[in-house]
Amino acid sequence: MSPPNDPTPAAPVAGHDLERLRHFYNQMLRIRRFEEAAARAYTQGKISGFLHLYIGQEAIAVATADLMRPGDRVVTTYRDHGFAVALGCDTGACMAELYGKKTGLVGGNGGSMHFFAKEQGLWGGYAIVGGHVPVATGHAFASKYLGDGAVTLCFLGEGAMHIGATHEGMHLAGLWRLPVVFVIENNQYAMGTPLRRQTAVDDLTVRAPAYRMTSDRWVVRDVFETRARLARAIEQAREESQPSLIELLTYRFRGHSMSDPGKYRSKDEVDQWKERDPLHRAQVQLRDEHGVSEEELDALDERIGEEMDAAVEFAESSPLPDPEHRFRGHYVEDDLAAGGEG
Ligand SMILES: Cc1ncc(C[n+]2csc(CCOP(=O)(O)OP(=O)(O)O)c2C)c(N)n1
Repeated sequence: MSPPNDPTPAAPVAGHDLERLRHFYNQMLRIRRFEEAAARAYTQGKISGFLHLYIGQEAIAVATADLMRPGDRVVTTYRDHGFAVALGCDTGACMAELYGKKTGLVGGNGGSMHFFAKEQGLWGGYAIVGGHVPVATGHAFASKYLGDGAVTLCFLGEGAMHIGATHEGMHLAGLWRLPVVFVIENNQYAMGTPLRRQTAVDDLTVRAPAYRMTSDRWVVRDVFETRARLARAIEQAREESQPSLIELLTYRFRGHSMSDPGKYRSKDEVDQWKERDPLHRAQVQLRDEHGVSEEELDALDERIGEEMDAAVEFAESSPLPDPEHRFRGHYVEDDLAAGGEG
């Protein structure tokens, strides 16, 4: 399957500010190296359960994190590590969560698919496909009801567009004009099923008018462009309480999860998408447009490598949770009884 044509060819975003480009590149590279380190640990049998990598999609989380204001919320799928890192969660705590350790982001209770860090605006990775869409609608309803001015950003795979809960959540968001942006991360496959075998239409935003939402759709190959276009949707949600449906054409370079070798796609196809990799593009911009040297790029990569080594070391040396800990966090009452915050 060839990459789809650009629905709206990338508008060059004029004058990349070097410091911002550096920041975006740094954040995208941190996510990629974090996940590569996680994949290694998984292959060594140190992480169990599922591990869904975000490699190839990093620009989306980085652009989003850059746009969020305090109080804004991300609600996403099980492919959630990138958001945690982009939103500022400690990579040691993220890695420890993958290892199921006490020092993990949610005390080792959630694992890869259930990262949660409300201080940073991450209101959960969710494992049930489409099940989190009504949850996001609920967050947005609370914002409108309380008048807190916050925007909810709900990320879902294209496979989730064909789930009943997604329809219910989007339907109510449109009906009640809630401050929410639904972002479909269309990475072309739901597990091994390509989009053309999932749905009768190519363009998933055709559903937006049915929910009285506005829409936008583009190929994610430039973090600045992605940021600029997401910014419009977020502003509309914040200022006018107008929800929208965005479809981002992107690609995951790895299999669906670590157990998927991804044999349903050709090397050619993967290579074509790699040419559009926003991380690579940012590196080229740094080098060719801003004269950043190879040595400097290598030094940055090395520093990030050290951060990830430290994260792994932290995860490995951390204790497992106390057995009774597994019953914490299920019900507010239990947490309060145990002296937690609920
Ligand atoms: C309700 C439900 N049905 C099936 C599954 C099994 N499942 C896990 S991921 C997945 C594919 C989802 O693909 P997509 O929404 O495109 O997201 P992606 O994994 O590509 O990010 C399926 C079918 C599930 N977790 N939940």
